[in-house]
Amino acid sequence: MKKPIVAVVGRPNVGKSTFFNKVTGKKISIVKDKPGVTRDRIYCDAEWCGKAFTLIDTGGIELKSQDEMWMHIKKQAEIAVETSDVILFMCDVKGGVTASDIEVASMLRKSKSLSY
Ligand SMILES: Nc1nc2c(ncn2[C@@H]2O[C@H](COP(=O)(O)OP(=O)(O)OP(=O)(O)O)[C@@H](O)[C@H]2O)c(=O)[nH]1
Ligand SMILES: [Mg+2]
Repeated sequence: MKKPIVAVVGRPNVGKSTFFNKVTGKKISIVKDKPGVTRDRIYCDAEWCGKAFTLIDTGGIELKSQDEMWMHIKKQAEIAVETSDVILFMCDVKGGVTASDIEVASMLRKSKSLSY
């Protein structure tokens, strides 16, 4: 049976890559205290609580920006969302839920995957 695909999605610099590295147990994704570090989609097989799945790290979604880099990152994240079975939507607990988080969450709700 094909492994389910789980995409880690959210706005920039909220800890997506840190989470991805923790769950996969590998230092694959670059972690930095700077937004826009992850730019493409990073795939890795993982297992958590006896369940095997493929995890995708995505770049942070900046919905309002027309900048080429942010538009590229958004496109890559959209591909991950469209091809995943589950979306794991990540926010920064320290900063709380921001207006940008709400906009990204609204975009994700319109996709076909389940969001958590
Ligand atoms: N205190 C604290 N810092 C964290 C946590 N998770 C991540 N960080 C820090 O937050 C910063 C951003 O982490 P990343 O994992 O690179 O964030 P990201 O969402 O992948 O960022 P982009 O790829 O730019 O969208 C880094 O300095 C991390 O060390 C956490 O749970 N607690
Ligand atoms: Mg990242």
